Amino acid sequence: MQSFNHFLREKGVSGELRSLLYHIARSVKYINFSLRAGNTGKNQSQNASGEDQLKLDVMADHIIMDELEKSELAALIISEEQDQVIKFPAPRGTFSVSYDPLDGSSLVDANLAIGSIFGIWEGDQLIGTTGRKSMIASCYAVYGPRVIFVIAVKDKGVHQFELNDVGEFILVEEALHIKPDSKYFSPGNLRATAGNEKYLTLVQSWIAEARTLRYSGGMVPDIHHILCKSEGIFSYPRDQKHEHGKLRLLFECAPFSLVAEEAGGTSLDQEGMPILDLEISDPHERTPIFIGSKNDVEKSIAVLQ
Ligand code: P6P
Repeated sequence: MQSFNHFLREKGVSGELRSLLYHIARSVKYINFSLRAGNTGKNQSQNASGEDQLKLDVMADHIIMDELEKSELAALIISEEQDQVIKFPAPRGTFSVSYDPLDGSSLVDANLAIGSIFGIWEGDQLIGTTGRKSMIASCYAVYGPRVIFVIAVKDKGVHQFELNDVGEFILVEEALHIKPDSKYFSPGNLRATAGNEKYLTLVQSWIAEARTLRYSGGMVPDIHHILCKSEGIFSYPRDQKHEHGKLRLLFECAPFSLVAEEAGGTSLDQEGMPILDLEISDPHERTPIFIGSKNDVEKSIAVLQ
């Protein structure tokens, strides 16, 4: 059983990045504990995107903020749950961290799996850069029957760890891979088919191919399913209500896009632009996303043009 830190050191991951990932993994442990004990009620507040916050959203956000501050490696952090970036006083490390502390938290009262998503960037300037230029790693946690932590490090692949009974993350699978074609589909935002004939045609084609539907409403478990099965396509297009789509570039789409590309998959916006090549203009900007098996994603975008 290989520990998290030992495996990453063998992969040539720098001590600073390993230490930052260790603090992120520690925040995942505390969030997992709080999920099973915490109050799932509303917090009577809204986040920067105008969405109602649950007490668990705020709790998870504070846990991560504390761990990132303790790490003394993050110069700048930005959370989906907060309007502004937080710059820690120098001297600090050279990393920035963007994160969605508890994605899909509205599903927690139904006891469905939810997750945390993190992007790790070189430098302290996220506006004007792209994921491909500046993101050096990303990771996500799945809080389900088991607590899973998946890490992608640029040019070093995607690796899956599981939280054991004594609070350690142990390697369960290395070098996760996404095959170019799939028999699954995870069609998000089906409401968009009402105003987009081409999306309706695309979804109908997946049904006509007798593909297996895998969609929970939680981006983290839905995309984790693609990594676990080594195939699949997750889609979330724009619609009249969400003219730029619903999912956030910095907190959700860019981190998952690094995971997908490091696993041999692909991740494009609705016009076929790689998500990792989208320049960040606003911390809370959104983008449509089509992510997963390369041939499936590329064929889907062709149908939508
Ligand atoms: P809809 C959860 O709220 C989330 O941000 C993602 O986890 C998920 O993929 C998406 O929204 C689901 O959106 O419109 O189906 O509720």
